Amino acid sequence: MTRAFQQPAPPPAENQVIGGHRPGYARPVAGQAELTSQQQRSLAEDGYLLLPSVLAAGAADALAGRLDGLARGIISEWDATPGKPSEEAGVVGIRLDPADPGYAPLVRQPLLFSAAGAVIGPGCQVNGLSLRAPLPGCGHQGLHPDFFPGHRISGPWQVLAAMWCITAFTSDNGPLRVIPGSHRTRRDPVDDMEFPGMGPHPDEVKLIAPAGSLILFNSASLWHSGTLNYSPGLRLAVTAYLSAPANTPPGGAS
Ligand SMILES: O=C(O)CCC(=O)C(=O)O
Repeated sequence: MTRAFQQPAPPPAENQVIGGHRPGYARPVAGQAELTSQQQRSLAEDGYLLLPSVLAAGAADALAGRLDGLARGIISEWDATPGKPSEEAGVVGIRLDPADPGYAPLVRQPLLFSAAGAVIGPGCQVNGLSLRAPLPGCGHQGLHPDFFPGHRISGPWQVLAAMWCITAFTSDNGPLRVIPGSHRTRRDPVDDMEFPGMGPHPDEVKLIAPAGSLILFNSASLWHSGTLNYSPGLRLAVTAYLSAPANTPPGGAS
């Protein structure tokens, strides 16, 4: 039987470091404490916003050293106790203490509260902080909103994630991918895929960014996922979850 010739799907879009869906909106100025109205609009409409190089290089390097050490400690434990189950194969996931002074640059950054205020409302707090570090050859996830079932397609929104690129996010080290605008879609984007969620989606954007960049996204509702780390090193990202006091996000403190 012959099959009709199909054009191969175009490769997934990649933002151009400061580009993304809306080129030019994103670069924060030094000391910026609040999102501009353009950045707020972009976050509201697209469901995510990439702010490149928010952390000073020294701060990003210091955090990378500490978190790399933590991740390698877990990997050594795995090596010492083969067969011990982990939550996600080949991915180091560690809950961090948001009150640890060493993580203050990640949880006290004023842009987090400006963004959470704009998306969710006043009084938002950091309710969880976690490291996710896929090892080489690991880390690919199916597209998902973090609340499923239970994701909303209109406000009031539930959780804003603030993902810090502790190492640079490159096209091959397992950057976050998102489906822009998918937090507002009635039809789930994975329903358009033959193998729901896992493969590339025609509308996905992989977020490529230098170390120290900040990705804000409406994690409970926006379709997103980790991707395969095909680099020789660990990809380090720390995500702070912000919500109104009554909500506890996935990965958040109970
Ligand atoms: O680490 C990433 O890039 C995304 C992780 C994620 O989406 C998840 O664990 O739910």
